[in-house]
Amino acid sequence: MNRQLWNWHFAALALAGGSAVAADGGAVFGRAVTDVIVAGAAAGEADRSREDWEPACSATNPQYGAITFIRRKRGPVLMVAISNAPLKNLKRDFIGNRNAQDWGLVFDRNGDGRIDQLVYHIGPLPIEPDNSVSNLPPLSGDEVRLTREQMLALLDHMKLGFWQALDSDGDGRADHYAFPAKRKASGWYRGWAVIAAQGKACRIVGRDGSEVEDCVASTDGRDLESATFVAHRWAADPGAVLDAFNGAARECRLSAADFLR
Ligand SMILES: [Ca+2]
Ligand SMILES: [Ca+2]
Repeated sequence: MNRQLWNWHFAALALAGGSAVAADGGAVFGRAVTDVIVAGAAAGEADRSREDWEPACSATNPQYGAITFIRRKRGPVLMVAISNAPLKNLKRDFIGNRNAQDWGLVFDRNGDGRIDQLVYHIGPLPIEPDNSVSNLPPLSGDEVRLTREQMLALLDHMKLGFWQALDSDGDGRADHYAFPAKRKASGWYRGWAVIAAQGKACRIVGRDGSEVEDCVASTDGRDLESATFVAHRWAADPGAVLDAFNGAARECRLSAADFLR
């Protein structure tokens, strides 16, 4: 992974505006949900190149292994990493270790001390730019062949992708998930498939949170599909990951003051 992508590990500390989550949860696909998902994605994609991070606390989970909370020195926790052993030295064990790529950003948006948004790292994805989409090489199909110029254009548009789990009503359980959605025709990622944790209602939303299309689970249940988009479910049970992180946070005695809202 190149240096620029590693720098994305040190993602944004500040979320402009910090859109509030509606206390009543709002409509299933209301603005509160999509605003939070869009804000989380922006935080993940921001390149702040911070290097003054430190492990705050580690806890061991029987299913996931060591869960380490990472904060900016003397600042709040932003990142959580999953690894075989607790992370002690970030430069050695996390940044310099290609195996330690399981991590996410966490937020406590309603300030009750429990993590209610998880923005989990997938890896570099080809993200459709807002303009000049006409020059993008096609990435769908069984055999994709790119010229050198097309490969350079592709690398230019690779950004870290994230799936998200969201507890929008603050009851401690994830109620919405979001997975990056790509165009079936071109293979370029454009927005999100947002799905309620209970039930099958699915909606494709753009990067600005605007709703685009309804989607449904594919027949094998692994993907979410609409007429023009498809989204892979990157985690079998995203809610369980959020639960594990909250269990580790309790063990670490982290409270509202330790998280970003
Ligand atoms: Ca919370
Ligand atoms: Ca909930």
